[in-house]
Amino acid sequence: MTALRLLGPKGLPCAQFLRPQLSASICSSSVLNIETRAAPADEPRPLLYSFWSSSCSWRVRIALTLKNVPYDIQATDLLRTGEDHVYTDKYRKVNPMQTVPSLQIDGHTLCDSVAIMHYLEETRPTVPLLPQDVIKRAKVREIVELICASIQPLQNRSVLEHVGNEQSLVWAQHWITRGFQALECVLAGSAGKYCVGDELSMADVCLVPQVLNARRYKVDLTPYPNIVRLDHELQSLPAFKSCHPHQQTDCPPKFAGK
Ligand SMILES: N[C@@H](CCC(=O)N[C@@H](CS)C(=O)NCC(=O)O)C(=O)O
Repeated sequence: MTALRLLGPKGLPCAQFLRPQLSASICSSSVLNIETRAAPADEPRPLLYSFWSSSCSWRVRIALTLKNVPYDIQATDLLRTGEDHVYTDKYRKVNPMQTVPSLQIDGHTLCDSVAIMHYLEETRPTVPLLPQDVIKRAKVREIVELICASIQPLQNRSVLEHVGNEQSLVWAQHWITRGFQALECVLAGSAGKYCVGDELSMADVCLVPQVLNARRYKVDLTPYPNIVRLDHELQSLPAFKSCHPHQQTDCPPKFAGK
């Protein structure tokens, strides 16, 4: 792994990647300690705890791939089959919420796909997933929040289990539909080739896995032409294809490679 690390005072990442308009003052040479290092060859590769069909895991696989970060996968099952599943005491020590993904990277363990994407953005900015323009960045974050806070958690497996078999499909469809109505409106104003203008961003990384969830729960996508067009465009990109759930080593044979 070769990592370019831009560090501010006390080793914090340069604010340039957080708040571009402040970057000139905060990142002036008098206060900025820029450390560039190639990680030693024997430094372990990042380890991603991932489940093949988890949309949150897919987000991180796409982000790592887009940013050209080689990584290994520890398949971690959500179905309590096998030894390595999220509900073991061993995994609780990795991720106290007992969800995937988690990422071991640079000597740290990070949980939550969005936090992980921001960490990657701040430590590996060469392929950016946030636009420079502050309004576009805000729009990207709005879409990320819409998907990751207002849709996915409501149709997460553990929530559906709690709702019970009889109601779970209607429940998932209801919350995905409500979110997609809003998302379609937002994208009508923000999208170009991708979710926000023509630059690939975290919004795109989150969109595609959520559309797969919508298809899984048989949501009618006809009312959402922007969502469908963007999903189609993004799915043709190698980083999205190679990380697809059906390409994962823990994908059951009946879905694998399809
Ligand atoms: N906010 C978390 C959500 C993680 C999450 O809900 N992961 C799902 C799979 S996509 C999971 O592990 N569900 C199992 C459970 O909730 O018990 C993230 O973005 O990483």
